[in-house]
Amino acid sequence: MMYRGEVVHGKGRGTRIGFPTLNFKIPDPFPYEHGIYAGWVSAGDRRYEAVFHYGPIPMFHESDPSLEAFLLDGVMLQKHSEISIEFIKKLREIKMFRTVHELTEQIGADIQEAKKALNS
Ligand code: RBF
Ligand code: MG
Repeated sequence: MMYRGEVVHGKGRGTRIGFPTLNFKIPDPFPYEHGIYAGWVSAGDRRYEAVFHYGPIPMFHESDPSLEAFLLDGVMLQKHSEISIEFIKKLREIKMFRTVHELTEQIGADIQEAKKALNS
């Protein structure tokens, strides 16, 4: 199922930790459990592999759910593009890590899992 991805401003924290994300307004309705997902971000006539975070961000003490996508080929789409998003496979639950380094190592592993899920 595809949803319109309305881009909102992030805090710049993804970029600081090495994984810049596009931040989206959470569609309503949006029938997913919180978690980390492999999926697609589409804009114009292109489709990009993505890993999504959907839910609170315990690492940075944010209890309000956030919907963000890191695009695997490292492109950063512009705010004005017409974007749609699609979740394909849940990879794991959101976790609290001891350090930001452990979080970024896990994001690296999530990217590998997402590639497998999207290319199979
Ligand atoms: N934040 C967490 O607190 N726990 C997580 O398990 C977690 N996993 C993530 C996995 C992926 C693939 C991405 C892109 C982000 C994840 N985040 C997680 C969110 C991350 O902390 C957030 O993108 C940055 O802090 C920027 O808002
Ligand atoms: Mg972001």
